[in-house]
Amino acid sequence: MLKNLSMLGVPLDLGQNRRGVDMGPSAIRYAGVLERLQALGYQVQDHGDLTVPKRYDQDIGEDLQHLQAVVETNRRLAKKMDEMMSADAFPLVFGGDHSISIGTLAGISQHYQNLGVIWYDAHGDLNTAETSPSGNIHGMPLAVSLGRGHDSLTEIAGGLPAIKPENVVIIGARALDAAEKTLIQESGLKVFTMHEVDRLGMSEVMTQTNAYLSHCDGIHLSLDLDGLDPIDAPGVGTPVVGGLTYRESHLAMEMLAETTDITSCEFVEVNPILDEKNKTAEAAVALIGSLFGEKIK
Ligand code: B3U
Ligand code: MN
Ligand code: MN
Repeated sequence: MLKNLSMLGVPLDLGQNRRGVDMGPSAIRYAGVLERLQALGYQVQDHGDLTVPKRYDQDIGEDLQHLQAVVETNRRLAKKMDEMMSADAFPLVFGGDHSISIGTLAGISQHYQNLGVIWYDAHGDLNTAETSPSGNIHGMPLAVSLGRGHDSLTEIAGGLPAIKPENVVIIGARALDAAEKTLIQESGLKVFTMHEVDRLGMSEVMTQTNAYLSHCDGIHLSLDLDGLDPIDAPGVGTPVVGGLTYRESHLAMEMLAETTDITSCEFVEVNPILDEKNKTAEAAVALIGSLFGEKIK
């Protein structure tokens, strides 16, 4: 892994309806992410937070809520990611809601032929305006990155899909909408639902994930904190019971550190207002520690 890291907060909360996820980057910084990474020997450049539109300035809309604001933010984010990549730094991004992946993946994917993506999440985030039960764009970023969705969202990646279906692994899924299930079957996306995690164990899931993505020339980790069980990560907007434990998630990060060459990552959906004493941000920072090579002994 590169020893130079570029850290960026994206305090966007317009991809969903609950207040507070805009404070995610502050909560993660407060939980000591910088110190943790520096202690591991990384040179970290903190780019601060991207400026994002405020909720009260917006015309909401129905099928695609806050579309213009989400598009505009992700366009600027994609450009920023491109700059970080060009400066040979590993991009580490904090959300904000998961709609920011549209911009991170649009920017990063320009630098690879075959970008792999690990989508660690209770949800598939595979909806479009037509299939979404909520109109929330944070339920759509994986679909958009695969080239499906409203033109103004898919065009952020420059016309072509940012990623290919055969380069995606979803881990932790347990709340999939009907149309998301159909899309998974049609496109052959690799999904380790909670069923597979329970049957195989996280160690085997990560071994298979590593093998599955071995042909990729870069691998982005998109970690939605709601992939974890709400007992371990209560500070998220859409908690789903029966999730990945703190321990399974640590093992996953440790195995990525040991065997998989992660080239960029984002930690999203930390909502300090819904949290218990910053527990979710602290979990995020502990997982970041493991991902970047922290060991127990
Ligand atoms: N699939 C639902 C719920 C959801 C997706 N992502 C989150 N929640 N965090 C939707 O609204 O698309
Ligand atoms: Mn998500
Ligand atoms: Mn989710």
